[in-house]
Amino acid sequence: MQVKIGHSVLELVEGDITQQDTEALVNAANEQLRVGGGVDGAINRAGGPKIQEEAHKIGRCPTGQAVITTGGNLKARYVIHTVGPIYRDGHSGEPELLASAYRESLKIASAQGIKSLAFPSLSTGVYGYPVADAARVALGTVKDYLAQHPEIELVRFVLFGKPTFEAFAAALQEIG
Ligand code: AR6
Repeated sequence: MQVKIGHSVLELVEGDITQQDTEALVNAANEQLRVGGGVDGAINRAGGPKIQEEAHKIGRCPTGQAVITTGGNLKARYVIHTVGPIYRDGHSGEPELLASAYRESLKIASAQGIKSLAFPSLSTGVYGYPVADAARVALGTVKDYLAQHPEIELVRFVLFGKPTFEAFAAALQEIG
């Protein structure tokens, strides 16, 4: 599923982010940048130890911010590590922090001249963010950014499993 935003493409696919050939992958990391489970574990396993070596030198990443490392052995040249919020009740700044995690990742891509990147659904696994709500925030934020930043040619959401893919597809139709 694809939409055009100006000259850029926003795409939704179901699959495994580690197999993507975009210039960068975005990782759902934690503030300590310590390898965890979920998509973080998968990216570090597929990309090898170089990713963690660089992340360790950077040290920390506050929630809503992003940092960049090599992609190691991945097809993608870079991994952008961002930290989404841990979901509490939806009224503790979660939507703003989730939007910030997407936006700061995109800003790093623009600054590095990266033209294509793949996102997972941030915060909706271990961090417990309800996927329908997270999908609206994710897609709204990326759409707004692409409308202002034609230098990013492709943003692909790689959704793990059918329920997550369908939640994003419904949200994309809803926000138009
Ligand atoms: N490709 C794409 N999406 C994936 C993959 C994959 N290979 N594997 C899992 N997902 P999560 P969070 C989906 O838990 O909620 C880690 O321990 C998954 O189904 O990876 O932001 C970190 O170190 C879900 O839809 O990230 C942090 O401590 C989505 O990716 C913490 O988890 C996000 O789930 C971050 O939690």
